[in-house]
Amino acid sequence: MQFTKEYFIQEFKKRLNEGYAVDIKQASNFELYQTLASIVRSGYNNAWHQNIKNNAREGNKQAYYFSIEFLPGRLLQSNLLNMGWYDTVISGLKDLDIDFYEVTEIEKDMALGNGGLGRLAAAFMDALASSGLPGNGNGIRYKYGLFKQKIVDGYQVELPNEWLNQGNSWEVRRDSKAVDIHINATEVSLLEKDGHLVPVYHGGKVIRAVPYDVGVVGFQNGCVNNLRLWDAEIPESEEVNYRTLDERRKIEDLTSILYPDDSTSEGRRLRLLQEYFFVSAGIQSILKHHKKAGHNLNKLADYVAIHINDTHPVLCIPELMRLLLDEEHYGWDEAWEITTQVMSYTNHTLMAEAMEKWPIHYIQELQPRIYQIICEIERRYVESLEKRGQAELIPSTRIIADNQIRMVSLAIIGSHSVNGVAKLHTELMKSQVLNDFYRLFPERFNNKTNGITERRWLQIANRELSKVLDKTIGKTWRYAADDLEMLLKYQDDEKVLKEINHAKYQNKVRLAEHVKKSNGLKISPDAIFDVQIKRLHEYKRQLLNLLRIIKLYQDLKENPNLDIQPRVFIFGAKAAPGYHEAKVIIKCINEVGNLINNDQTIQDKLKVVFIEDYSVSLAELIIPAADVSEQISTATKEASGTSNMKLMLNGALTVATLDGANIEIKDQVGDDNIFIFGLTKDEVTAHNQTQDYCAWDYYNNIPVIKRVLDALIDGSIPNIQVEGRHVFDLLTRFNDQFFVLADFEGYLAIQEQVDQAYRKPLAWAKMSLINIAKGGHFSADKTVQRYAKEIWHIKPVVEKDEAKYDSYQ
Ligand code: H2P
Repeated sequence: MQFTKEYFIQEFKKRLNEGYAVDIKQASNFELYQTLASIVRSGYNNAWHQNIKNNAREGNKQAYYFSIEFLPGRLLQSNLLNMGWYDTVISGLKDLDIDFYEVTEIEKDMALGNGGLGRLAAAFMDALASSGLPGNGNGIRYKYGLFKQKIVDGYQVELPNEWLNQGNSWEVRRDSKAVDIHINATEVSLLEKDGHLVPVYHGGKVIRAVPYDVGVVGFQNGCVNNLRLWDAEIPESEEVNYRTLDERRKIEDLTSILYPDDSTSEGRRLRLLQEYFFVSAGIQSILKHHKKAGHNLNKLADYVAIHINDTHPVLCIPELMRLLLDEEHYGWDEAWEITTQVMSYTNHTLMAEAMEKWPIHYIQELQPRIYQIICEIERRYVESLEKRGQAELIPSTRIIADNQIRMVSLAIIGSHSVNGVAKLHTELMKSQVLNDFYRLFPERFNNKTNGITERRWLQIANRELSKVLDKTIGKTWRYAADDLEMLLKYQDDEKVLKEINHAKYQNKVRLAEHVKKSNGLKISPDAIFDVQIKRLHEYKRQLLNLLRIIKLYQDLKENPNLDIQPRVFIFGAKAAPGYHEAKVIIKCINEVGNLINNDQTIQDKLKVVFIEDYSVSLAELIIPAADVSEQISTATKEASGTSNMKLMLNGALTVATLDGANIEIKDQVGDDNIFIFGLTKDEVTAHNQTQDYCAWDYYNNIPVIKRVLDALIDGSIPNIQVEGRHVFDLLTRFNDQFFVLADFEGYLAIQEQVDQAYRKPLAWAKMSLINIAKGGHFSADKTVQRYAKEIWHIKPVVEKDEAKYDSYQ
């Protein structure tokens, strides 16, 4: 049946009445939302089902993306857009006197991630389906996700994020696909069974993993893939082993939160258990599926590619080995061949702290058989290097060292492909941090620069600009992001430039309304909206931004008539609960904000807004309204970044260091349309090698730096006696690990250029236009297509066919 407006209206009324026994006038937004979601689900369920059947029937090779984080945000709007139902639904609801956008606000973000890592995984899900590629996600269904951030007296307070308490409209529980996982055995012995030696686990317990599947709807092509999220339960047969509430709670805790506090050994063990839990569940279910389809496991690599997203899922490697050896009775060499053909790994950061290492006794206690297998992988690896005459590379690359398991080593040794996420990052991986591995396995290393989905970030989030684009270059950009380049023809067209500025202005008005409500603060859309939104981390240098704000404030106090463009500094950032320095920085931002925002004498020339509980949905509000994008990490530290791409796509101009994907953005837009400053990777590397950096020299010799730093400790900023001192010490006594002071003057100078540039609205709009036009370059569709072709060897199984979701049941 055609999905027409009339049909939708009739169906909507019917389902509302059936589901809630109310009519439209009485219905709450929640009831309206649920009804709408149920119609959307029914619209793609058939395609979803068919897709699963087709893949099995045709024996299509599929990719499985294992990730501890997925951060899709809300799905109602993106599903509607991808199904091609968006306009029909909005107009139908309008006829019913329902404000669609108000209804969408009811949906809670699926917030199963922290930052770029999880958002990338979600973008890849969307891009895979939209490219018609058979690619599925495998992760954890956290009950509380990361945490809900509240700012109380300037401090970050972490509360549980109860995103699931009203249910998740998009998930389907699949009992029949549950699998069991044995953990904490005290001993493993070998017993003969059917002519094979099989390990028998003594002691320990069994956890049941139950999958909740979320359909991932492709963009107007009828392709619906699967995002499988696992929950932990106690199997009925095991109930007697969980007698106390405490024991039961431990199973609940397993999928309660993302990143349990890793400052305690209990928290660290829980995190490792989570990793093994979703890995084992995922691999078991893949093998079950494969066998059910009648395929031989010898040929696993012809049907399955497993991707290890960052190190958290690295236990995939020994777990697949375990199943092949113990359950399927393969010999070691054959099992190893299959495993390495199937596995590939992405590295997302070179920060030492993020390279996971687990004490061997944690793994031994968790799953002794996995530990045995890791030891055997290690033994054979070391032996092979000795044989190859490369024994000198053993200490730096081996898996087990200092009583710890190095997950990066295990990942690289057990995979056929290792990729970085931006050109510079891959180069640093190859030439510095993982150089010894690169010398051993050069053919495994490759780059896949990250990408974003312009459907969410432009079509959904920025309707104002989308309208301008439609009018100017037609609508093909909605299907092929590269077509945004057609905009370049209009870079000197005053009318178009004005329209771009007008769209930005309207988005700023919208954000200003939100800030009024959320922060009680009035900000002017005429000011520059200067945005830094990302995880709070010292290397991302929110602190550099804050020091500049203090400097501007001091200048204005000295000279209230100083001629500067009014600016609103907008931050959105969560700090990891155990990361003290990051929390201290949040407190300082908020107190500097309090001081500035309440100071009448500076005549609203500066405002500082910290938007609490930064999320995908808030990003959708903030990004279209940004004039300036702050991408100011210490060179070499940010692997790629993706907010940099989203912001340029929305016409913000980037202030950037030559780090991560900023370099590729600069290559796209050209030097004149981006503001570059700061130490280069070679300069940072040289400082690190020679250890010649002296932060005190900057403090003592550069008056502007001394003046700003002193403000942190001389009482001129109220309420930061402790935190101000802490930041001061980080930047001086502890020698400013991230070179904030070295880059400070360069940063001030470039911001002065931004200030001047903003005074010329048409010239600014031209730069903005060039950024928008080049934004399509970073489409996640293209990124996943490269993964598909070069790493996973999977092919599109669904061609674009708009009619597919119209077969409405
Ligand atoms: C990380 C990196 C980013 C990268 C992202 C996705 C871990 O994300 O630091 O540079 O773009 O993965 O590859 P984040 O810092 O935002 O948590």
